[in-house]
Amino acid sequence: MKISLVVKHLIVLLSISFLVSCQTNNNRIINFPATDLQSEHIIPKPLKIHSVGGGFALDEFTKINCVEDKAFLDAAHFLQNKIEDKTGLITPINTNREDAEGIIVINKISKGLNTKPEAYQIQITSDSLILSAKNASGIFMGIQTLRQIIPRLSIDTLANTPIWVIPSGKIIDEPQFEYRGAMLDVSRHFFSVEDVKKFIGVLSYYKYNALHLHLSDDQGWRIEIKSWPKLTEVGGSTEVGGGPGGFYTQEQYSDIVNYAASHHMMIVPEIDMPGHTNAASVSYPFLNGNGKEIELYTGTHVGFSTFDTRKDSVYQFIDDVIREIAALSPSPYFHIGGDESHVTKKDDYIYFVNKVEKLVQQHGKQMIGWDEIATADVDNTSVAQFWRSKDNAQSAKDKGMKIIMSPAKKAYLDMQYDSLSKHGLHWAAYIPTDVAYNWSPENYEEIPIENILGIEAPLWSETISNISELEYLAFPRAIGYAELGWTTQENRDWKNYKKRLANQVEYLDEMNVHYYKSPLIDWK
Ligand code: TNX
Repeated sequence: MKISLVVKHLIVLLSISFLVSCQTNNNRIINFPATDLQSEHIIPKPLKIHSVGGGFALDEFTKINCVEDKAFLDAAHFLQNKIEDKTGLITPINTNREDAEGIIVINKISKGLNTKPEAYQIQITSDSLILSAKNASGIFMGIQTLRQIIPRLSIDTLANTPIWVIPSGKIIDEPQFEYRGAMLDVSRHFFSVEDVKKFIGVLSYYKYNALHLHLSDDQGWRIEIKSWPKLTEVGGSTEVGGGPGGFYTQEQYSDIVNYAASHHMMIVPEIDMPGHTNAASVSYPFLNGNGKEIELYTGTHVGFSTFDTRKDSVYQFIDDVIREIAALSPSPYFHIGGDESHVTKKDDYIYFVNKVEKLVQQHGKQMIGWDEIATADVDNTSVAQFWRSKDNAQSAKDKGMKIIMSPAKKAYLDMQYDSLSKHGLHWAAYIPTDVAYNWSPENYEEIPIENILGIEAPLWSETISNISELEYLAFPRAIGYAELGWTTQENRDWKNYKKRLANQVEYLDEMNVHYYKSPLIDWK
């Protein structure tokens, strides 16, 4: 075994130099993967990459050697499945450390890495591929990198069995921001559990760690609340355009939460209030505070609904809703919306946000709200999501709050690419693929980087009603936002990114993602 491994590694080394030097003379070889780790098309771009030439041969003898730790082993199984999907190889996982060559090692280390929980390192030589991190989430992020550098094509001619060559070198990586999210509005149009899972799978490939679900709005209430069943029976029964709507049962919601967790992503639930509450108030009219007779709404206007903010029973209701959702949510955050409450008096709005913040905290969660919440007397433990108002963002900063960057002009996935886009709105801007990438969350609207928790790209669904339309707006832009959240500013460059993006076609096609073929990209 030892001798055959040595021979195999020699073959790999020789064949790599041979391939590189023969590229121009031999058409069969020209398609083989590059063996320079630096020029791999990794998104988001890692902090540091050193290439050394040569490569690790993944083949039918490769095993995974994993530290004995449940969460690390779960990650090892995830890798095993992805290797099988891509190459057909079955890589056995073991926890003893006997094999020294031809192995992928998943290592837990306590020193030598930055303190960020998602930091990881990959050391690739002809003998072994060693993936190290302090936490399973770091290992998982490293696995996503690894998936991107395992070539699709094997070399079948130079050894007895096919080999997939992974370029040698070292990757040292960690995220710039701890929160890297996307948002999906399942209220204006409902999306199935399967659709949401598909979205999660692709987002996690690009190292997102949060999916914010906008679970309620004027047009629909989308999560079962056992103590208030009409919310979904009545409030979940339609959507924009008058379609059938829908909702997640608590079991289905937990299924989404667990699926996300297995991808090291959290689900951030949002119940939007006191505005954007028509669906709730139609279900339980005592909640309504706009003084009008109301009915189910299937249009797209905003700002006409409000809860009655001065009734105790309204807070009893909200307490129940937060309790039931918090019990299903491992995420530390609960999003209360708080945007565009145009028919709530200013004093009532402030009174409301102050009270609801306390309820969220009583259920053990940190409150997030759209930037308007910074006009209330909120704690510095609450988080403001900047979408439109610089003044609100500055108030949030003055209160010592953390801010999630989602400026509509740059980061809204529901904005059209250009005037020809099939779906989307353009009230904030047209956002072509380069504009989506070419801005700096690190220094936008004078918000200091110390206050920035991360970035999030919201996808509102007034104009989209199925997964292909969702993907048309989300991709490729969401891939760029992944890089803005993970990669430092010095390491970002549109020209270089554009090439890496062009090479995502293989993955996106394989995942059957209906991305928008932006003419700015030379798609491979
Ligand atoms: C504004 S962004 C809204 C949403 C709409 C979106 C459409 C925000 C906090 N509120 O209610 O869906 O514009 O782009």
